[in-house]
Amino acid sequence: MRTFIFVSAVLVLAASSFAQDAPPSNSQPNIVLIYTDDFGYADVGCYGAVGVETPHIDQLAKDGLRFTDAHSASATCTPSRYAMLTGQYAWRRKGTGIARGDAAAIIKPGRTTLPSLLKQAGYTTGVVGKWHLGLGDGQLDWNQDIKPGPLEIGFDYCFLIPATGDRVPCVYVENHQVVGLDPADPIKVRFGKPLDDQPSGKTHRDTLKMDWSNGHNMTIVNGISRIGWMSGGESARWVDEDMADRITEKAVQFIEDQKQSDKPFFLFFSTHDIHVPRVPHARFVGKSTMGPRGDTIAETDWCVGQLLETLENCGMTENTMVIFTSDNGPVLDDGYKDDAVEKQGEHNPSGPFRGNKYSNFEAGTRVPMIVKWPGVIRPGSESKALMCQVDFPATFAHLGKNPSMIKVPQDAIPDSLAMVPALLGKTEQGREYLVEHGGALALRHNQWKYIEPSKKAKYNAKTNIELGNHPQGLLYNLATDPGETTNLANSKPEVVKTMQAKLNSIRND
Ligand code: NG6
Ligand code: CA
Repeated sequence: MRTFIFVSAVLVLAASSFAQDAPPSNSQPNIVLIYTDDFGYADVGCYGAVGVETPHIDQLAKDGLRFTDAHSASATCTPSRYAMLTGQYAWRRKGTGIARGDAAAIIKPGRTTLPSLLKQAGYTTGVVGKWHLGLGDGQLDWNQDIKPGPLEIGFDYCFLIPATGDRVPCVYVENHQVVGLDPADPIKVRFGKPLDDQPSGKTHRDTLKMDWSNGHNMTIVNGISRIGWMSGGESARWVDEDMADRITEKAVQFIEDQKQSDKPFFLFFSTHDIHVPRVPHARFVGKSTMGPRGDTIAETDWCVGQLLETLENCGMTENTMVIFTSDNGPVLDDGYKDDAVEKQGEHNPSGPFRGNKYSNFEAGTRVPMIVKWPGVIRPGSESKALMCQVDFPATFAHLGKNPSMIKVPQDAIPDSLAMVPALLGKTEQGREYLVEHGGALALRHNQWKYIEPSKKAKYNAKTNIELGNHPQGLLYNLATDPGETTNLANSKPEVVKTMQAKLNSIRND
């Protein structure tokens, strides 16, 4: 059975309430999705950051819509990205946890994905930056064609940091190839046993440019030790200080290349900042009062400014929807001694919410989300709608008037809801239910936040972050207690019962 999505009806609905300057009825907007890494709810100025300025991101909010209850689909990177690209909650599928640097492609060719839907709707699609969803089919030789990867699941172009900056291989991949690889110096990658007796973060700790605090003590690249072992590929190894520049340059190029095209484009720009290791370019060192964590926030803001300026120079500002958001909540010390804790000062990256990256409490997944689409979204607006990135596939597929109906097999993006009116600020009616995913599952409905019972550890052993796992479960009223301070599970057993039953039914659906 198939569900037919009639996009034109949605556009009429979306345009009618802001008709005076609605875009032409046949327009399909370009979409630039700026996906930052580990940015917490209050890590940008317009959400309350102190100690760092983010003028370009704040300008996006002035020109667009700022959400206060938007969520990544999980509290860590790989599952969030999996859900955002496939429209399926990651907890439904084994093998979607934080991926190793040598993980095989988690999203297999043939899957309906966010880019495949947009491609079907006539878009040119590209991804630039952090991937962390695995590459290859299991026995990947980094010296040969690297596939399957993004190009096999709907992207026309990719320039990738394969996993994250803190794990090998420390090279860029463009389409199917490692960039700048000398065939005479092949790359080898291994997790587990060391490859040879090369220096490591353990044996040569005193030579490191940035010391590690937990893990991250294996192969040394650019003076920083990483997770995993890598040999060879010297000419292809990245320089962390240049990473933001490299990916921004590629993203700018991708946008400029679309100027001659009459097709709309989708760019998934996935920053490495502000994930560890936090190594800003020299021009951003000292731009914040918070050391590398704040300085890489400033660097990200610069990247955003570059993309906006490029759109403007290409005459594309008006017909481009720009989204700024993050893959999970914030963390200070995530394995390197970069002064994030010492220099935090007054800045509270979780804002008014409890918890951090990894946790079931709100700050695990409640992230900044700003959307700008001139003429369609009212400038300087704000929305309390409950939103989630798992809805991007269905929602983006409904944007604008596509020349033909997009046919979505009914079970292809099973958890993804089309939220166009909420995304464009036409209504504050967001999701009725949202399953939040830290280590355990939690359910949001009306004012309630229910974290189901979990015997897992209360604290993340590596970061000491409180995870919100509780053997009897936890219940909060977010309307009166957004900081999740008062557990109502004992005083409201009937709410607990209803929420658990609903969570079970979503899980089994
Ligand atoms: C953890 C790493 C952390 C980070 C995280 C993934 C250690 C001690 N910690 O295992 O540094 O890489 O994985 O982060 O190794 S994420 O944002 O990509 O999900
Ligand atoms: Ca992340």
